[in-house]
Amino acid sequence: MTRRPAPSDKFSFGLWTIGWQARDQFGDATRAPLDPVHAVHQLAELGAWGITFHDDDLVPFGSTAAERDDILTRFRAALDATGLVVPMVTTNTFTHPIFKDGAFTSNRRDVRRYGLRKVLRNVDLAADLGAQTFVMWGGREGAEYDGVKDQRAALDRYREGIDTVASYIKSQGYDLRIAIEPKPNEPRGDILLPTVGHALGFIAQLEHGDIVGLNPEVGHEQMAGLNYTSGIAQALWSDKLFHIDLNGQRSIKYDQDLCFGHGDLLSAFFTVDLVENGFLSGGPRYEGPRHFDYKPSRTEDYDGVWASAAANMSTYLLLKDRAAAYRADPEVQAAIAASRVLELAEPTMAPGETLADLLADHTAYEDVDPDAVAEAGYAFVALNQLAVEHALGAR
Ligand SMILES: [Mn+2]
Repeated sequence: MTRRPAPSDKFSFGLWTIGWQARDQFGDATRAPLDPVHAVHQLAELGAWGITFHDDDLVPFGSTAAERDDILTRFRAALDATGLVVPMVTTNTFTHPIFKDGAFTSNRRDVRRYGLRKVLRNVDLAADLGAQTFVMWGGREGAEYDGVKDQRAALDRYREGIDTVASYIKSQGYDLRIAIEPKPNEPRGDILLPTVGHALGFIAQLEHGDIVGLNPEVGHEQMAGLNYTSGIAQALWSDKLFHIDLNGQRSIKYDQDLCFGHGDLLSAFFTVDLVENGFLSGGPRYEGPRHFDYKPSRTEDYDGVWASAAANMSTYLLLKDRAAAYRADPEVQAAIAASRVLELAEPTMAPGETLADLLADHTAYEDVDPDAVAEAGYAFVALNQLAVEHALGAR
């Protein structure tokens, strides 16, 4: 049964997702351009809450000031008519050939200055439209060859660029936070800040890192063979999960941008479980948009585009139902107890215990029979099977 969303579900879509004309490395576009105003009305009709965009998705690169004003006026009117919001804006620093060696980390200083200006101009638009998140995906920040990019200088320039944007946001008093979107490769052979972990380490080196966090994307982490749910979990634990990009990916290959749940479905189940229900032991929660960054397959016409947009939201809501049932099931709770899952939330040291106390505690070491302790199983498979059965709707 298809689930129909409401704006309160906080689903948002990139204009570049449903508006993708399906031009790829090997083939021409299979769909006509999509009018952004039509996209707003169609998404609202489907029950979405928000729309996001790169500057160039809405205002074509090279538009005059008058053309830009006209486009923005029409777009704002569509937002007002539908109630759709713009929770996030991002900047295209990858399509135009000027950015072929990157924007913030191009070897050319004039390109870096141009890139910075393009981003700052878009920060003003983001704030003006009421966005709270400014995503930065540095798709061209990287290289194909190890000898062409001085990594120390590249990271220095990346830090300089992000800090400059963050400092501008603060100086203008905008209620806006930057979310870095990691990706391991594509379009560059290797991209800087390839994973959630790399980006977290980078943010710790920033001067204005307090307003810089992450926008992890399902497929980007999975392209690196990593676990998306544990990636967003560490970002959440670090108070850095500012935004999420949901989609589907099937194993380590090119960026597929499938519908959410059309890749690793069980991983999607646990992603929704974490986003909707939080950690088993409590703690920080993600409250931001449920944003889809996918591409309707090249085989689809516009009926297929809107069916795929609806599919993302329906699958998410179905998994939300399944995850709620999983958490509420007494058998699951018993299995969680049997697997000692919540015992992990208990500090290893006792309250007030000193290092000297630990070293003097014979029950912690000298009296332990490691072979006897090792005999007991953890019953993790039984717990995971309950998750599978819930995900399948079999419970
Ligand atoms: Mn994305």
